[in-house]
Amino acid sequence: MRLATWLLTSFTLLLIPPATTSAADRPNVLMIMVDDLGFSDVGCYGSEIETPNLDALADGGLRFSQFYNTAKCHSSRVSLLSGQYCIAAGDTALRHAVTSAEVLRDSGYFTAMTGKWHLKQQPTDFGFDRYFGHLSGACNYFRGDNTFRLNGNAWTVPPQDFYTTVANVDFALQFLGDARESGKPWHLYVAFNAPHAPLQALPQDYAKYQGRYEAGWDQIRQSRVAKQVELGLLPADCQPSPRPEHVPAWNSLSEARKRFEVKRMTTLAAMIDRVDQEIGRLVGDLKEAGEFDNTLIWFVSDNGACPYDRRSNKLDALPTDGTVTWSDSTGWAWARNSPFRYYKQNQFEGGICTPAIVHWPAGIRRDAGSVVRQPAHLIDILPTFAEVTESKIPTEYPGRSLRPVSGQSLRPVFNGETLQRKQPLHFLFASDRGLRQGDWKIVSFRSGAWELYNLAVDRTERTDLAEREPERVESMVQRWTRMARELLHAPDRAYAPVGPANLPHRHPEWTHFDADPSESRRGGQAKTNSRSAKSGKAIRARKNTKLEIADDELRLQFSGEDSGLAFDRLPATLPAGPYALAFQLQRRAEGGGDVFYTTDAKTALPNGNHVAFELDKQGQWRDHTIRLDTKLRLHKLRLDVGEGDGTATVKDLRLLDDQGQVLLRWP
Ligand SMILES: [Ca+2]
Repeated sequence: MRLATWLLTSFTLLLIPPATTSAADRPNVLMIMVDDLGFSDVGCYGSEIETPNLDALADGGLRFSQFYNTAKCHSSRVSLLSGQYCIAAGDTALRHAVTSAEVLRDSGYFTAMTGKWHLKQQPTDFGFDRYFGHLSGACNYFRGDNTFRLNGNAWTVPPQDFYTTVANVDFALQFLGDARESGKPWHLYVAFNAPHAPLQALPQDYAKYQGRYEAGWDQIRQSRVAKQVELGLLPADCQPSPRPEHVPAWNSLSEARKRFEVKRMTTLAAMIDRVDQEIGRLVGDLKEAGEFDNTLIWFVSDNGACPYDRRSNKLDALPTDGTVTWSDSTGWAWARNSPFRYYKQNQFEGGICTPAIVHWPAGIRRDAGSVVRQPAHLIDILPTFAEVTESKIPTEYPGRSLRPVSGQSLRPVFNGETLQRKQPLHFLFASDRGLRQGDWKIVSFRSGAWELYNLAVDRTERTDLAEREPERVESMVQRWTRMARELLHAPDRAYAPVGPANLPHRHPEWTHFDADPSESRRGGQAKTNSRSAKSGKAIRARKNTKLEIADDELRLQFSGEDSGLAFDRLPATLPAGPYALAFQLQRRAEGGGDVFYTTDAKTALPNGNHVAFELDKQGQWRDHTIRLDTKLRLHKLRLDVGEGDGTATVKDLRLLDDQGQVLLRWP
């Protein structure tokens, strides 16, 4: 903790008289977030996957049928922690926000976190007294990565007997022991990475689900929707959205494709089952400590099931030892988001609806097992925590320039009252947009034309009413734009006008089902893609540079001038610009970053065009997007990320077109 913050915190604690309720009465607060879990992926939301511990929490508490996240990992984490929309909060740097840990710690709580952080700095810089986990967005479940931290220090993943989902709860239990010793009420945030890719499961969990998914996604989706109706989660007349054209009928798949897809879903089910088992371990510990009744437990997912089929290896192996890294299947993502449309990143209901289970017998007045049908959002969680713990969300904080919280406390909902929402719910991630105002919703798929749905009668967004009600669309778009500008302080590109309808919606990273999966290719990538990409994907390490390609990362070691990566033979099939070069970078080196490029085959780099960009050197992962403003076709490209002696790791390196579509991806 910085000295100024520490002094202020300590001083504030001395000045503020103790809260009127004694510490023993204030609830403990357990926040559980899972990663890329679909709306129907747990038993009490329609799944066949066995989740008895989550189901029991729902039976003894509340389940929301319209709880929203932001459709993406980091933005949902920002909203969860800060009560604000992600951009308003200052994005991953949280420059305009305080976290739930800071708010509750300052009112006398012991605070701890385990699992995926995915934001800037680390949790111990944002109010968590204890932290174990990985700062990265995803990692190998058995082998981890080099971003693990324990209470602020680097932590080495043991070479065996390690699996992140289990380790997160091992450390959570240890931290709860520390919390009890402190005599304070506690706030624990467990952020499971599961069931995010890579799809990897413990052998015993995988074995449990073998033989359960041969029926395929059409049948699984049908049975999930039927169970959702039976559970009373959806109205009896709810029409599930039909199978989209980009997902083939299960029965039309080749035997090789079916075999691989069965294995992917078996793995996902096993990963979700394991999350439930570990939650059972946490709940058991609370019961043993006599804390179960007065602990507010809140379970959510950061976004809907993921359709992106980016990399899969060793398709005939078993995903149970960390040597196999499979990515998601668009077909199963469709089934997992039953009954909704679309996926992670899209602001359709399939992207933004999460199971949301709240359990707190000492504080919830509604009948146990009730389904809450009012819309709510991750931004509501911090205001709720503040109210039930009698904590104050500050308006000033050292080193930050705070913006107001947009969420509202859901305490009235716990009492069976109706929440009066002060403003519509706003949705924006990259070029995907949406607004929920009462029963009405406008939504744009990757800057495509606005669509309009009446969710009161069409929760699954089947009938677009935009042409029938242009005035309603116009007024909602104005509202969306005003909120983006005044509340989110969104950058200019957020307001770019939407394009034509461009139906059916497509995405280059959805599974290519027309190609058979095989050992020699990445799962689902069509042959033609691989071939054309291959010719243009050659990477050359420049002088003074050592390049190692492993685990889909480009690892660079450099010494001296002019180090970096060169791409000398970009494919002749590239469309004309403008482009953007996007990647994640972690480095320990001096100097700024440079991109050199030419649209003329004869020009030798570094002649041609040049874009410089800023870099930090502290070894944190950062996202970069460098615009290449040209109307011509790109011929050569060079990326420099440091000078002198240093190291850097680049991952998820992509060349994008003007619409954000991926044209090339390295390695
Ligand atoms: Ca996620």
